[in-house]
Parts: sequence; structure tokens; C-alpha cells
Amino acid sequence: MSDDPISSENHGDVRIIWSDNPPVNALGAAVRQGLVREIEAAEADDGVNAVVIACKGRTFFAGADISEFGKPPVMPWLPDVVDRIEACTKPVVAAIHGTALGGGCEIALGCHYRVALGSAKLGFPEVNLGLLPGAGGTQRGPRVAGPELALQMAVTGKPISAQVAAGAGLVDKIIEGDLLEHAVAYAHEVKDTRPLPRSSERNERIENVDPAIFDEFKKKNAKLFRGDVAPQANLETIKAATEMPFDKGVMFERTKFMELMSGPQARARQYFFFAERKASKIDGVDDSVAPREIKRVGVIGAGTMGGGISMNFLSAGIPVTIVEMNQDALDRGTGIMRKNYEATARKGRMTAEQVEGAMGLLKPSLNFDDLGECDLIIEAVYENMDVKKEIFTKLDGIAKQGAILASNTSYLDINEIASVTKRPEDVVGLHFFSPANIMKLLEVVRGDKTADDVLVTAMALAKKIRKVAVIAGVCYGFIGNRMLIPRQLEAEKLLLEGATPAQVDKVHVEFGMPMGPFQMADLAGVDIGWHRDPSRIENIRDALCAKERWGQKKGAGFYDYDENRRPSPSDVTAGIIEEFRAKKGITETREISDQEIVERTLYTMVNEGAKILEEGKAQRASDIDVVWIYGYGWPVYRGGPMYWADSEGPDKIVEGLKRQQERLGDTFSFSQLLLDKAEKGEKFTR
Ligand code: T1G
Repeated sequence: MSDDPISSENHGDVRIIWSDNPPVNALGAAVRQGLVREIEAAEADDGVNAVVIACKGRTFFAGADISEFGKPPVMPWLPDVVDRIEACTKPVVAAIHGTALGGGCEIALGCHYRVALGSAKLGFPEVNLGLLPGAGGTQRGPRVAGPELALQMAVTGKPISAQVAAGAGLVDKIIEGDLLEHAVAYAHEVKDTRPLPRSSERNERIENVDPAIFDEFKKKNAKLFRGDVAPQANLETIKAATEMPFDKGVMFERTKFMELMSGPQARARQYFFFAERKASKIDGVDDSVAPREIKRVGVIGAGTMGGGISMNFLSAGIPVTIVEMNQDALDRGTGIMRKNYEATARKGRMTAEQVEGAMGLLKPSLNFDDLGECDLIIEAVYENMDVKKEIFTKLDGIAKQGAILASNTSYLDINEIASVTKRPEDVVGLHFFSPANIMKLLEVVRGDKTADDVLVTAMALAKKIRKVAVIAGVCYGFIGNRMLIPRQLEAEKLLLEGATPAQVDKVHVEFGMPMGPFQMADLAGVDIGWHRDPSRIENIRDALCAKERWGQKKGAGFYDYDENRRPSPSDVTAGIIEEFRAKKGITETREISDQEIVERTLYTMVNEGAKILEEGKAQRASDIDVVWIYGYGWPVYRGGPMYWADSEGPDKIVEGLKRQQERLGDTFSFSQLLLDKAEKGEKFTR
């Protein structure tokens, strides 16, 4: 293939301009240069009366080339390319398939007409990169699709279907059948139409717009605006289209775009875009290793996790055999799965047929031997090593040759579980996060003997069930939960020293976490991992559990909850903390600064992350960031714990931990890797 990704060919008097720039026709410099060259050539060619812009491969332009960001700009700028297309004196038709995203959608808006396959999607996902449509999209979008839809697309970053786009006027015709053939035919239809419908000149939809729509949108989507700066900038530039002429509007767009591009949040989000994709690469495993075929999945346990895990596969069209000990448990579990699907259908995200289709793939069974027909069996039972060993021993005798045997354990040793089987190479950890049918993160835990093709299968399956998978090594808590341990330990110690649950949680929420350590404990269940012996009270959580203060599900945990699960500080919890202070001989409490809370909880997490790296339990620092963003809601605009540690500076982290060392106690030790990075001025993620 020539280096030039842009070519052209004639279909009679229609010129087709092709882009062939795999994998997603990103609008890199060569594409931009080629598009301008070919538009000018078509314009100058008397034998050409109309132009079609189309892309080879799986999608129309999926946006600017993100890998060019931060590098010296190469002309022409993307806005100039869009302007040049729009200025063409002959009609230009965009032939859209796949996903016309960001700059791709802007190229389409620069065209005079847009036709699209019914399966195509269009969107402005720039906000997910901490940006806004910077090639005129904030000004052309409202003019063509209307300000409300443009606002929704730009601020949420969510793509819309070709049908919705057609309904709004963003797409002129939905094509069923051969896209190119119909695009050329459409070009023939419009070739003599004048004046050309230039998006920048269409003002009827942005006049007399009630400015209240912007405040209403922001109120309805307040969550999107918390912490992130890009959503506000997107709203302001879309609003500008309703307040100023096009040329002023694009200048305002450019100013806001450059502000965002030069800010820390865009850099963090762009880092994360690639970090997420890098996570699927398995170091040391050749790309030629093929995945095993998974035609049927077995799930042991129809509880919350087993049911949620099953739904992932059913929704992806993969049959599931779910096994339980008794009919009641089986009926309860499958009933909850159906209820979940029906709730999704009520929200319009599934049809009734799809619900029946998914549930139709489910085979409930009380017979453990039925798992013999499965290619992958996932154990999702009680978090107890003896129970798991017993199950894997049985599985070893039942599962067919080549079946993958997986445990959904959150903490336990996969090597120990594998050791009871004669096929340790087929054993892997698949740690789903609760609720398993919702949370995107999947930790794939690699045992010492786990075969490469088992890992490859797990990563491929994760993509198929729309999870983001990260390889983790065997250690207590793998990556995410292992870093949670020092955070929870320090958070509870801070309570004894004088902080309140609300103060600690507030620091984390202001940092950008969806909730703090104690809110999270109450949501997930204070009794998770509790030894269940109410007479054995060794820490605050034990005391809460002994009083059945198991969290939101019991109406009380660290906080008290009203009937709408609204939290309030609890005198009972305060009393328990007092009792523990007395037991520990802490006679006086002290004022604790927010900075100390950051150092004691977040800096210790970074230290643990560095240990995970130096022990080889994560393949790369960015994988740790993927785990915390998808598994625990770490704010994407901070890039993840290890990226954030680089922003703080490893040296500052070390200083902060040294300040706290006495209070961290003798269980704390520095990661040597963190100390080395601090000393050498090196970073974890860049
Ligand atoms: N630039 C560079 N590389 C990209 C890319 C992009 N825009 N999009 C994808 N890739 C790479 C990706 O890294 C991966 O590489 C491969 O393509 C497959 O991607 C001025 C400034 C299109 C829906 O934000 O949403 O336009 O790992 O694994 O799951 O207004 O990629 O194989 O080496 O994600 O099928 C706006 C981002 C840019 C779209 C396909 N556009 N991409 O999903 O494949 S900013 C976006 C996606 C902009 C202008 C502004 C998805 C996809 P590798 P993948 P997928």
C-alpha cells in the first residue's frame, strides 16, 4: 500500500475520494493533506460534477489522530480541511459507515450532504479526551442538527445512531445496501443543486433559541460537570453558536479548544485512552497464540456474582449453564437475572425479544455434571479456600479436556486453587467487580502455570462481553483490592486519631472519587470479609458488624440511613470509635488536615501500586490506572493513581509518606521502586 492514504477514482462525472488509513481512518497529517489535494483537483477538473468522500476498512474517519497530540502541528489544520471541503464549488457527499466520530463527524459536516448506512453512528467523543470538537463542530453541529442534539452529543460524548442523525437532519439519507453505489447515485441527484447547502451558512436552527435549554441541560446532567472542565467548555461553545456569527463562533471554539488541549485534564484523558488499549496486550505472549473456542460457559453459583457474571455472556449471545445446590437458590438467582434484564428493557436499552433471547440461552441446573459440556467454567461461590479447592477438585473430574477453569475469587491464591487439579495450565482467575453485569473491569489473574492461550482466550472474551481486562499476578487482592487494603487501614486509623468518617469521605469525593472509603464500605457491605463471629471484635468494622451495622442494606453502617438511603453521621459509630480509642489508650484526639488524609490514604495506595509493579504483579503502571478507573471510579481526568503520582511527583509522595511514617506504623514499608523513582526524578507512566 502506498504511503499516501488518500486516493481518488471517477464514477462517470462523480469523483470518489477514498481514505485508506487503518485501523480507523484517523485524520493524521497525510490524510488531511490528501483530502485537500483531492478536493482541489476535483474542483479544478471540468469532467467532475460532484464528489463523494468515503473510507475503506471498518469505519469512516474516527477523528483526529490522537497519537499526534502534543507533537508539533503539521499543516493543514483539521479546521482548514473542513473549511476547504465546505468551500468546494461542487457538491461533496460524505458516505458514512462505522463510526464518524470527532473530526470525522466534522469532516461530514463540512460536506454539503451526508448519507450513511443504517448501522453507522456519529458522535462528538472529544469530551472523553478532555477536549471539544475543534474543527468547527461546535458551530456547524447546532446549525445542522439543532442545538439540543449537538449539546447532548458534545457534552455526553455518546454517539447517536444514523437513524437519530437522520431524524435531526444531520444525515440526509439512510442507505440500505451498497453504500458507495448509493452515495454515487445521491451525488448524481444533487450535482446541479445550487446554492450548495453549506453547514456554516445554515442559521435557521440557531436563531431565537431559548438560552434556558443550556441551564436545564446542565442541571439534568450535573454529574458530568463535577470535576471535569471539558463538559462546561463544550456547553459554552455550543451555546456560542446560538449567540454569535459563525466566524466569531469558530474563533471562540479555537480559544476554548486550545485552553483544554493545554490543560492537565486533557493530557490525563489522552494518556488513559491509550492506557486502556494497552491493557489488552499480554507481555511475552506472541500475537500468533490463538484463543480457545468458547461455545458454552458454565457458572457455579447463582448468587449476586454468579448471576451478574452469567448475564455478561448471555447478553453477548453465549449460552450459559448455571449450577446451584438447591432449587430455591437457582430460582432466586435466575429470577433476579430476569428482573435485571426487564429493568434494562424498561429503560429502553433492550427489547422484550432481546430479554427472552438472553434468558433463552440460560440453562439452570442442579446437576454439577452438566458443566461437562462447557468450554469455560467460572466458580463464583463463597470466598473460602477450602470450598474453592473442593469445587476445583470435582471440576477436574468433570470438565472436558481443554476447558478453562476459572475462579471469580477477589483475593485468594489461584496457584493454590490450581494445585488441586491435574490441569493447572487451564486454571485462571477471572475477578469480576460487583455488580458484575455492570462494572467494566475484569482482572485476569495469571497463575504460575496458566497457559498463554488461556490468557489470550480470557482477553478476547473480555472484549466480546464488553469488559476492560487487565492481567494481574497472584497476590492477596491482586491489583485493585490490594491497593484498597492500605487505604482502608489508614482510613480507620484516622478515625481513632480524631477524623470522622464524613471528613475522610469528603476529602476523597472532593478529589474526584465517586465516594469515600466509608461510603464505599456501607454500599458494598461492611460485612464483606467479616469472620462472622460477633464475639470477636478486633477493629471498628468488627464492632459495627457485631451490631449488624452491615451498611446500606441494613440501614446502618458507618453512617445511619433513612428510608431513601440518605446517610447521616451516626452516634452509634461515634460511640464505637470512642470505645476503641479507650481500648487503644488514645486519650486525646487531634485536628487532622485534609492533606494528611491524602497522604495517609492516597499516597499509601501509590506506594502499594509501586510494590505491585516491582513484584511483577501488574504488567505496567498504566494497567494499575485502568484497574482503579474502571474498578473504583478514580477520576479519569486525573489519569489513575500512578499517572497522578507522576503529576504529584514521586519525590513529593515519598516526602509525604516520610511525614506520616510514625503514624503509618511498623506494618508500613517503602516500595523500593517508588524510592528509586523519587531519587532519580523518574516517572511511572511517561
Ligand atoms: N487516533 C489514533 N488512533 C486511534 C484513534 C484515533 N482517533 N481511534 C482509535 N485508534 C486506534 C486505537 O488506539 C487502537 O490502536 C485501534 O485504533 C483500534 O481502536 C479536532 C480533536 C473508533 C470506536 O475519540 O472511540 O477528533 O491498540 O481498540 O474498540 O474535533 O477506537 O490497535 O494499536 O478502540 O473497534 C475523536 C476514539 C478524536 C474516537 C473503535 N475521536 N476511538 O473502537 O477499536 S479527537 C475519538 C474510538 C478529535 C477534533 C478532535 C474507538 C472506535 P491499537 P479500538 P474499537
